[in-house]
Amino acid sequence: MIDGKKTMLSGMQSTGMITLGNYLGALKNWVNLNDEEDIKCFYGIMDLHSITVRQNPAEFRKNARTLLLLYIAAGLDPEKNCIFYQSHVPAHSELGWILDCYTYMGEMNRMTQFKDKAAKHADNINTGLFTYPVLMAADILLYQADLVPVGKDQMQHLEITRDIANRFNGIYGDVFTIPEAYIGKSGAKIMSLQDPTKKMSKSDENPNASIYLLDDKDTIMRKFKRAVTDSDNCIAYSEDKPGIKNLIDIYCAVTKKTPDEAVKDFTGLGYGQLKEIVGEAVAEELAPLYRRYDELLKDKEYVDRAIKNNAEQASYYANKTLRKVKKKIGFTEMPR
Ligand code: AQP
Repeated sequence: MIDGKKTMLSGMQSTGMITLGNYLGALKNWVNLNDEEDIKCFYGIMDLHSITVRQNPAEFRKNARTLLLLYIAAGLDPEKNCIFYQSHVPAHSELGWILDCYTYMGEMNRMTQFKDKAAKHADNINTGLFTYPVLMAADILLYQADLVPVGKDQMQHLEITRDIANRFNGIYGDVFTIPEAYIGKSGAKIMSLQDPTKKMSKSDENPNASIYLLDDKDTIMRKFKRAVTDSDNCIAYSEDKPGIKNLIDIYCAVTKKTPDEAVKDFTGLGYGQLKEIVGEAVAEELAPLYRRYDELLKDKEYVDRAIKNNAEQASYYANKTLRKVKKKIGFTEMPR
C-alpha cells in the first residue's frame, strides 16, 4: 500500500520492438487501469531482465527508449503512473542478490520458462537466465506490490515470489507485502501469424510473425494477408483452427466483441476478407498510438523530465524497502 492505495507493478523487457501481443495482452489492460483511482501503478522498462539474452548496445538503448515512448503513447500518463527504467533504480539488482541467498536451487530448477528459454538460447545459458525469477521477485517486493497482472505463463514466477516473501517474512517479521495475481479484463493471448501454435513474441526472428506497434498500415495489411491459416476456407472459432482462432481473438480484443459475435460478422466471407477486416481493425486501433508516439519523439525535454522524475519516485519507494531489508538482515549502516 502507498498513500492508502493498493500498489501494482508490471513491466516489459526491452528486447525488441513490442508487438500486438504485448499490447493486447498487457499494455492495453494497464491503460484501462488509469481509471482505477485506488491503485498506484508502477511500470518498468525491464532492461536488467533483457540482458539474459545478448543485446546489441545501440539497438538495446533504442528499444528501451521506444518502449517507454510507447507506454506513454498508448495512454499511460507519466504524471499519474510511475514509469521507470529498471536499471535507473539500483535497488533492483541489490535486492535481487539478497533474495538469491533466500532461494533454493531446486526452486529455480522447476521453472518452466527457464527450460524454454534455455532451449531457445542453447549457446548462452547464463546464470541470469536461471535466477531471472528472483530478480522478478525483487521487482515486485521492492514496491510492496499488492497486485501483479499476470498471464498464465507468469503464474509460476508469481508463486515463487510469494514463497520467497513468505520465507523472508518468516525469518525477519513482516517485511514484504505478499502479492496477489491481478487478472485484467482481457487476457488475450495472441499467437504468431506465421505459426499460430506459438505465441507472438518480440524476439521472433521472422518479422512476418508479429505485428509491431509502429508498423504502418500497408505493412499491417500485408502481414495479415500472409497469416498462416488452413485450407478449408470455413470461418469457425475452434482450437482445431488455430490460425483462424487467432485472427478472431485479435479482432475481439480490438473491437471488444465476443467470438460468437465476431463469427456472425464474418458469415459468408472467405479467409481473404477475414484477414482484410482484422487488418483494418488493427490498423485503426494503432493509428492514434502511432501519431502520439511521433509527437513524443519530438518532445525530448518532456520525455527526459518524465524519466528523471519517475526514476526518483521509484527509487524513493524501492530504497525504503531495501533499507528495511538490510536492517533486518543485520548489515551495518554507513556512518553519516
Ligand atoms: N503473444 C502475447 N499475447 C499476449 N500477451 C503477451 N505478452 C507477451 N507476449 C504476449 C505479455 O506482454 C508482457 C511483456 O512481457 P515481457 O516483455 O516481459 O516478456 P515476454 O512475455 O517474454 O514477451 P515477448 O514479447 O515474448 O518477449 P521476448 O521475445 O523477449 O521473450 C507480459 O505481460 C506478457 O504476458
